[in-house]
Amino acid sequence: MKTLRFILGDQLSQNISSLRDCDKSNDIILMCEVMAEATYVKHHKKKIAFLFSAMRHFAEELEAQGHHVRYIKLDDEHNSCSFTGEVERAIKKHTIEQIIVTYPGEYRVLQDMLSWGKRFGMPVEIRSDDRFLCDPDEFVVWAEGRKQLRMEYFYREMRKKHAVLMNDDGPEGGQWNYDAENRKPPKEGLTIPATYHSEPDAITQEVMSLVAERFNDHFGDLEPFHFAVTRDQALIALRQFIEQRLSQFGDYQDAMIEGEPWMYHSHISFYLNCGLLLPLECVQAAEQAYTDQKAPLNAVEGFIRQIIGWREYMRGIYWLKMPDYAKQNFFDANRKLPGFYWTAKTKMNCLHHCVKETRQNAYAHHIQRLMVLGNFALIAGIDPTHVNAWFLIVYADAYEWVELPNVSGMILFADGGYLASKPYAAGGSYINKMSDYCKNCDYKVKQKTGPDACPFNYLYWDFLVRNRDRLASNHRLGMMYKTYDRMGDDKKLAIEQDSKQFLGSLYDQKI
Ligand code: FAD
Ligand code: DLZ
Ligand code: SF4
Repeated sequence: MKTLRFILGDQLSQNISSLRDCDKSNDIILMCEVMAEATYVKHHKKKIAFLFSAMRHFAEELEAQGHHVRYIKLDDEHNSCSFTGEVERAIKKHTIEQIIVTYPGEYRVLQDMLSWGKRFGMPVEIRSDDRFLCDPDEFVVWAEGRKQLRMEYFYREMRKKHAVLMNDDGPEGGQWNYDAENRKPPKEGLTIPATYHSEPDAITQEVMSLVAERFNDHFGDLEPFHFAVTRDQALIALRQFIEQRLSQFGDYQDAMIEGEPWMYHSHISFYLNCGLLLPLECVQAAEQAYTDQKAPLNAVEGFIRQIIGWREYMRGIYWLKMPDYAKQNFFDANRKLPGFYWTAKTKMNCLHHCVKETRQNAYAHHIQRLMVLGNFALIAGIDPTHVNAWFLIVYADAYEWVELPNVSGMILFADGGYLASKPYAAGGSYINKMSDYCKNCDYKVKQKTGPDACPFNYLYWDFLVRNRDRLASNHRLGMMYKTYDRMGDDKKLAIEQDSKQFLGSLYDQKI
């Protein structure tokens, strides 16, 4: 039977389930660059360039192996601009009899796929995406009957199931989690190795010209472009992380230094999420470094937990809770996103640097996303729809399955605590402890109220007060409410007035 095998831009893996049993002499592999995907949110220029280049390289590899690839470029004359349109054109052109795809990363794309059978009058097989370590069905079984889910328990199951950092007696070293040894503040004189750099080849250069021409009004800097765009390059990027940065990963996982966007993180999320790297191979590379005594257990376990724990857990929650998850707004937050999330023009030095680096790199590391960009959106009461759109646009690793649970669940608590046990709200002292941003800030982190006070300080309390009826029963916040209740009336009034004044002028923030 003549089969159309449709590969999406985040399915660039040789072992993808939709390509198994592919008949090279008969089947057609479809890949397409379509305007609908590049603009349903206006993705960062670097993200589009990265993905189109990686797609073109992947198509070349498949062709070199003898596959018949129908690759539609964005500028191809009859490009229909959508996945469904391109599937339809391919069916007509190649007299297709059935379609095989792998489960997509976004709910809206799955809805398209589910409509194709009826629309095109042929069987559509949607295969499980077994690049992930936990299938959505398996996650449903794990989650069943639990009122609240906690990543830590899921993570232990994954460790056991995949025999990662396990020995006969249980978890390697006797503990499941070594976070107590991690997360040190930055110290002076750290030498941070450069992130992966490759020179754009002819394919990447062509794509960059296309992006510069067609997506010039999108957020973000296109150049310099140095991402890996092939599997071989991505493997080098992984190796460089394991050799050069993994050993310090745990210690400085939460540290932020002005002008150091990459720190000791791995910078592999772009490659993992589009399929150039596979989760288990990254986990095994880290475990091997531990076995070879090249990296300590706290770093290796911490890194592995992010991949087989958080990453899989986020995906499980996405498919368990969609489509309702995207509509959650526990706090009824309704403010628009301030302009400085695009321009970086704010006197708040931490936000200024995190937005600036996001614009340059289509990357910010976890703590910048969580404790600066996300924390501010939470305590300022920004509407989750706007915050989600921003995070989906600006990061080269952003796809809804991973972006939405991180934003609505982890940073905004928009699901009311299904994913996280308490909101990750914090005042300026956390940012001051974990970064050097406050040294160069116009605001004073030690000052709690008044015109020079760090806005995170009073907004934190204002957030707790504003949402008291929703949060008071959360036992993890009891101490904070007690602290607030012990404050004098003057201080409480100052918090209220400073917050009102600041939030009232939020859309005028300039430097
Ligand atoms: P490392 O810190 O080196 O971690 C290793 C890997 O672990 C990452 O590559 C990633 O695959 C995985 N990982 C770590 N934390 C998470 C997490 N919370 N959820 C899922 N995977 C995780 N990650 C995305 O891949 N896409 C997103 O769109 C995304 N949006 C986020 C939005 C917010 C508000 C927050 C707080 C986090 C978000 N994350 C997202 C998770 C995390 O910040 C990124 O995965 C990480 O910063 C990528 O950089 P890295 O590869 O250097 O990660
Ligand atoms: C992110 C993205 C962009 C910008 N463009 C394309 C594209 O033109 N063609 C394609 O196949 N995929 C693209 N993607 C990735 C898709 O948005 C992603 O595959 C779906 O959201 C499912 O996860
Ligand atoms: Fe950010 Fe406040 Fe520190 Fe300024 S003082 S850098 S606003 S935390």
